[in-house]
Amino acid sequence: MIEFNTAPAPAGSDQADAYQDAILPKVSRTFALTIPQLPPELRRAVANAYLLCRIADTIEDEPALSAEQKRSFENAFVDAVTGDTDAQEVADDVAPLLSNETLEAERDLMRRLPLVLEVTRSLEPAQQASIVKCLKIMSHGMHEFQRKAGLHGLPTLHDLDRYCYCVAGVVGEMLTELFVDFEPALAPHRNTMLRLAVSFGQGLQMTNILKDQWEDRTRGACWLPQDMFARHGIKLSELKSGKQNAGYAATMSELVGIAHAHLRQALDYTLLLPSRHAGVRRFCLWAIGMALLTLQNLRNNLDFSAGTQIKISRKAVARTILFTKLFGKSNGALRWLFAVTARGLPLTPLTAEWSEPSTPARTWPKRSIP
Ligand code: RWZ
Repeated sequence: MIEFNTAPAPAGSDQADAYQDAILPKVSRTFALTIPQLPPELRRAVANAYLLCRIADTIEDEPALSAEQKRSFENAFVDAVTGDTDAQEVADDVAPLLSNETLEAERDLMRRLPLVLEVTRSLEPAQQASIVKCLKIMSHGMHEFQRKAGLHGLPTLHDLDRYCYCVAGVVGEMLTELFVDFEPALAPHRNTMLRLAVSFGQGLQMTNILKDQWEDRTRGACWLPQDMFARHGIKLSELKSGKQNAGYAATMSELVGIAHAHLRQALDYTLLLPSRHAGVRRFCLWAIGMALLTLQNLRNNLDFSAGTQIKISRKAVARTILFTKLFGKSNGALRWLFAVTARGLPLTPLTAEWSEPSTPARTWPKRSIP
């Protein structure tokens, strides 16, 4: 059990900031490492955005809530963020309904929504607008897709792409708006960055989906695209772990290729960030590095029908930390990092299509993986 100070916050207080700093490591180890590296003006906004997205996620993931409850709580939550409904009321309605499966820190976060929103209100209006826009699309999208993601998977790759846009691509867009507001020198690249950011998010989310697919199945959810598996003679609803399956490996290999192509856009994105903002670059690089390692692991276990959860070794994580430290500053080194972590991957040629909502399937030449 985690105890947090529950004394009421003085208006416009440091207490709200202190709460953000205290709760962040309890809900995300990764972002507790990377968000503090951002410049202070960005750090508060990004931490706040993270926590709010996390609350939306908690509501949507809560097994104790019905679909109808989720929908009404997501709407109430967004209204609380925009100030159209009382935040304490929403917090008090939802928090007691969260089951034991939900982290204690997530429950605390839900209860302290009014405090989190104090930080939101203290942000620049443009920052607040970016966050609200993202939350609206995300909460709506998560809800729409939750219904669709039974064990049969999502109907098409297009649906998977749209899902990844709603829950992660929009996060990329929001962060880009925050970065461009913060650094006026980025203004000429705004549209390019927004486009690349969508792929960035989609690539991260797709990687997570591929990694977590067996764990998701135990909860009755499958985000994999039916159409692609069907082309290889596989029916997702009948997919069994622990069996050799060439069609499965071939489809996975294609999906890894698509996720990887998205992540190449993420690298292009990071290259547009001025090297004087090494903290912002490290924030991006960490995510790219971890995702590339995950994809590498997936490729090395394409007979994945074993159904085991692939974990990244401590050593590999340590290497990523080192990379991001070394390569926050230099473009040449950054490209090199990408080449090294992607070693052995046939590089899918980049075309503008990658950032379109519907990512066409790419064939990935079969070859043995070192
Ligand atoms: C980093 C500002 C917790 C927000 C979304 C994160 C919850 C989506 C799950 C928003 C990288 C993993 C975090 C792909 C975006 N549900 N996937 C800020 C958040 C990948 C981040 C996590 C998505 C997300």
